[in-house]
Amino acid sequence: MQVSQVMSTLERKYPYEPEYLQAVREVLESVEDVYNEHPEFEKNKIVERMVEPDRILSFRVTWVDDQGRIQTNSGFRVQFNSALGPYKGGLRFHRAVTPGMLKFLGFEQTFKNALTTLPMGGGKGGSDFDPKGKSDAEIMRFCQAFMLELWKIIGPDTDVPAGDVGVGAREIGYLTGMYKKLAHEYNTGVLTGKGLTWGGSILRPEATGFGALYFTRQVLATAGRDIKGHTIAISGFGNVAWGAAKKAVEMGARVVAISGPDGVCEIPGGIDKEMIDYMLVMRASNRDQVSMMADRFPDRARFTPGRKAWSVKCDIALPCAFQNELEEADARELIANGTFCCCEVSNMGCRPDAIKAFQEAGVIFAPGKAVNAGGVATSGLEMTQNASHISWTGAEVDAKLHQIMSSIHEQCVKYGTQADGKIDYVKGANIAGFMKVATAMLEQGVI
Ligand code: 2IT
Repeated sequence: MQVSQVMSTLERKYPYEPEYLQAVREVLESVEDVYNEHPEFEKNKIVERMVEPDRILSFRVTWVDDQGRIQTNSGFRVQFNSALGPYKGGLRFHRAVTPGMLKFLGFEQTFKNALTTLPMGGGKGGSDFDPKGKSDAEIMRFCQAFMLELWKIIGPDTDVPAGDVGVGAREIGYLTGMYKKLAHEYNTGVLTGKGLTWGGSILRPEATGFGALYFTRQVLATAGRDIKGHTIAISGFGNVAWGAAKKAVEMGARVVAISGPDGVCEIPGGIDKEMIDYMLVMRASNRDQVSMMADRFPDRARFTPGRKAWSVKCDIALPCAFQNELEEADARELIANGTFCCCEVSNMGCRPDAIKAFQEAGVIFAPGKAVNAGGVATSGLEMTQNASHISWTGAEVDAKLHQIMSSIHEQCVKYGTQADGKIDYVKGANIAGFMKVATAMLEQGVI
């Protein structure tokens, strides 16, 4: 396999899917050498099969807004790869959603899910519906209309969606309600991220952020450093940023910035419990403005419009918002300000040239598919609890999450340790995930 050849074919076929092409290129560049050491992979055309989703469902979602106007959005579910188990991955509601964006996310999800050690294939879905400014009733009607199509192709042993950007416990509730109505199937395992009284797992809301911090702590410990006492800049203020901030504070770090599409909120004294709780209020308001934090806590937080979290001096950068949110210029600003570690919590949060800048400057970098895998891993634990009709305690789920994040770190070390002894986490995560999926595909024949 030659990456340039595979990529030029894909670029010709999918010229309007830049994120998908970016995600595929990153994985293929990481695995090229290992792949070519296995002639059976080439013989079975594993890469050519793996870069194409199994199927994509594309559908119209029509709903009525509060003014009685009829609105139409596009809905999608990308069932990417089922070699390791039922399709598993979130739903993203965001105005910029395209099939190409969901293909990138589904591709990433396939390897991430492989890293979790749990039997889950990769999938992703969503809509270009923009939750910003929508009422609760509008969100409900949209979710119901979305499920009118989606229900036909999902199920607890087929495809199990969850949340992502713009989809949290509220949306999962409305989606689940409609699914039951349509499918006449009351198994709780069809979606994850559910409410705690109806099948949800304790700690699933926190899991992406908590897992990211467990992983970050281990990355730092491996490099002979401690997280305690260091400053952290976090981008975003949604579910992932919230969990990350909560655990970072618990670990003794100081979170000095959070951000939003409107700008950055600097918190020189460090975010506290009251402010972390307020992040939930900000998110539930559907206003999508981080300035709300400075309005609410004017003595402790300072809002600057139009700036990113990366303009704030910090030891550790944690992108927790959206793909490609950290660009080369941002990386250079962080490096100049003394940042020594960047753990990507958002999916593909850093542009390739930003990652290169970090690596060349000796900044420790770990990729999203390893760092944020605690989210989907805990979804996997939710599926296990649902399938066995039990619920574990917070301590049990947390212990399993710890164990899974450690195992992901171990896989990164195994496949990513370079000749000079340094760990390339990008290579490590990509090769570990790839080997698992490739081997499973090989063993299951040409299908
Ligand atoms: O990107 C992700 O891993 C998620 N949005 C979570 C997916 C899941 O199935 O919990």
